[in-house]
Amino acid sequence: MGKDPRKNRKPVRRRAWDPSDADTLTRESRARREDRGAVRLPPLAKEFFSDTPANALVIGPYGALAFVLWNGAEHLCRVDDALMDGKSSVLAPGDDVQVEADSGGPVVRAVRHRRTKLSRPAIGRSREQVLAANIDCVVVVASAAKPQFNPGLVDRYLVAAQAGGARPILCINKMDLVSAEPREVEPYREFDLAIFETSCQNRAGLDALSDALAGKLSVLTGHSGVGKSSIINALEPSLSIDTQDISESTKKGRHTTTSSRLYELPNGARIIDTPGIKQLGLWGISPEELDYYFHELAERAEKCRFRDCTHVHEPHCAVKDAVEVSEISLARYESYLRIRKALVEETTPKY
Ligand SMILES: Nc1nc2c(ncn2[C@@H]2O[C@H](COP(=O)(O)OP(=O)(O)OP(=O)(O)O)[C@@H](O)[C@H]2O)c(=O)[nH]1
Ligand SMILES: [Mg+2]
Ligand SMILES: [Zn+2]
Repeated sequence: MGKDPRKNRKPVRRRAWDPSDADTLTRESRARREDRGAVRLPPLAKEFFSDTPANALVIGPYGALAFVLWNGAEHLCRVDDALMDGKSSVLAPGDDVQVEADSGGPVVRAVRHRRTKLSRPAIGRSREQVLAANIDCVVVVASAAKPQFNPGLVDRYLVAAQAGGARPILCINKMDLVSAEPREVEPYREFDLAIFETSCQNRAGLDALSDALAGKLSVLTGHSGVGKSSIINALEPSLSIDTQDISESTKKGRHTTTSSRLYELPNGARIIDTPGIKQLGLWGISPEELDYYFHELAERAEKCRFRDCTHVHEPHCAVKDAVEVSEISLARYESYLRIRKALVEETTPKY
């Protein structure tokens, strides 16, 4: 038997957790897993974060050390044992930290709670890897060609950005290589998402992007070879960040950037460059809340017959109806289904 239809009184679905909770599991998924009784969860992560006033900004962690911006200059600091998690520190580019002068040089003593973050599961999957902290915007960089536009990865980044509390922006770079926007970009114009089309070759769109990032802390993310480092160079040529042609044989990027790093630009923009990745795992997101991050699905979901409709198999599903009449893009819906399936598989305990 299905549940009572509650068509008219259904509240808008809201995220049941706050980004700062996601250092381990979401409250929701923790409660759900604990309900099952049989699954024993590790205790909540050690509390590394505090409200200690910050006097420095992390540019890039470096094992047990970290590059930080302190007193107007870059310093390589030791990191206090209290902030070490195994062989590396918990620090991420963008973290606000307290640095103290010590006889052996400056030491990072404390790190403030993060306002926002971009995370993914670390290798091994049972813990979180924070790619960037305290970011206002996540700029999802894709290229119009070389390498080809990849909607699946873009969708995952859009979800991760919102889940971490940041504003997603889509940047389609290498527009000089095509005569028109790739057709796959069209569905992203159907909802509230800022889209910039740029070229580091002829500088098209770069002023608009620069204005959007001025005074903010942002992270550039996306596939290898799409031009993340080139964009930062184009915005500030004196930085001379290493970039490299994509491979002729594989048509893929060569993973030129190998660690994340924060750059300060004259317009007050602070931008974190990250290494390109092939696939983005999602951290701290339950399958039940996934539709919340697909704007056009979330809008329709209010009209589904069942309050907990997954939009996969239920009858009277307003999302599926909208896909049927092309009001929701089939590509975006299929992407939702793929990500949902992966999240369900990840959260199903394996005995
Ligand atoms: N035609 C064209 N080529 C570009 C543009 N932007 C970057 N490229 C080229 O694309 C290649 C890859 O650029 P990178 O900036 O190294 O790419 P990335 O995204 O930082 O790559 P990873 O560091 O490996 O993640 C380089 O050869 C750049 O010159 C552009 O707007 N148009
Ligand atoms: Mg790079
Ligand atoms: Zn539905």
